Amino acid sequence: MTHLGEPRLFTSAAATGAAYDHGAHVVAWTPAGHEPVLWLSALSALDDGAPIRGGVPICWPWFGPGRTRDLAPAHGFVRVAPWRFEGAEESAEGVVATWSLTNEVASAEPFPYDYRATYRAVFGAELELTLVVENTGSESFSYEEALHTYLSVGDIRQTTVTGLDGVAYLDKAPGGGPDLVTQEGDITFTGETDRVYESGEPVTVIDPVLGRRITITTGGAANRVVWNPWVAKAAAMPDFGDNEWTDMVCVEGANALGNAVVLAPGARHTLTYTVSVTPL
Ligand code: TA6
Repeated sequence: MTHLGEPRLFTSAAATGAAYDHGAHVVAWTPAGHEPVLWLSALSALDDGAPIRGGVPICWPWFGPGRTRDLAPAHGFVRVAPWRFEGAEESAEGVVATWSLTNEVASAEPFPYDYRATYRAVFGAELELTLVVENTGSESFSYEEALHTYLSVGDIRQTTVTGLDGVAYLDKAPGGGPDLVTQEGDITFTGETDRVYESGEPVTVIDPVLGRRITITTGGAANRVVWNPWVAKAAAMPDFGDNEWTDMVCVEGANALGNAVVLAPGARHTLTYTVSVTPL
């Protein structure tokens, strides 16, 4: 295993950002006038043999253990792959950085297909992430995906997530599932929370401790995933500090389970994920 060293830094008047080519993993974004928006564990691995705990892991071509529930590594192989950095340039919005990956660099037995993935991060007053997957082979394939974003909050116990009232979700926390249940009102957090919602609508994190509202909008994503490990699961993860669970919430844009993407030869699919921050 090789230590990742320092991330690439992206600085403009609008924001600062940082990312590693390992997993094309955005690990920081701080828009001007705000506190850092992405959370990164102090215990995260920072080597090429493991996923980074925090920031925005790119989950592809499966989510968790996959639809067969027996795939490894968890969340697919591209978040631990060496993406090719294609460059960065300043635009009116901020710094635009791009990475690419193909099956010639990263593949796995459960996914024996030809693909090209490109990933674009705009570090501006908003964080805009775009994952484009192209089927460069001769046979159709399907995949799950998620931009598995870890957001920084002042205290999860005082945090509310709005935008999913009335939406069906799969509860993956202990004791939950397998049937879908319906969200009643805003999401509040009183224990391990691990839910896959059937929604592509905007979601807002209300953080009274940091005095801000973080809004997530997406394109091409049929699911939202909301996760906080709470006490026991945080303590069970070696790359997650025992007391860090109060400082984060994952709000992910995804296509998972029944919303897997099917690509015919030559077709491409685009997933966009945008984060904006406003004071409360
Ligand atoms: O997105 C939520 C989730 O699927 C949880 O079930 C939990 O496993 C989390 O992802 C983190 O997964 P990881 O493989 O990064 O530890």
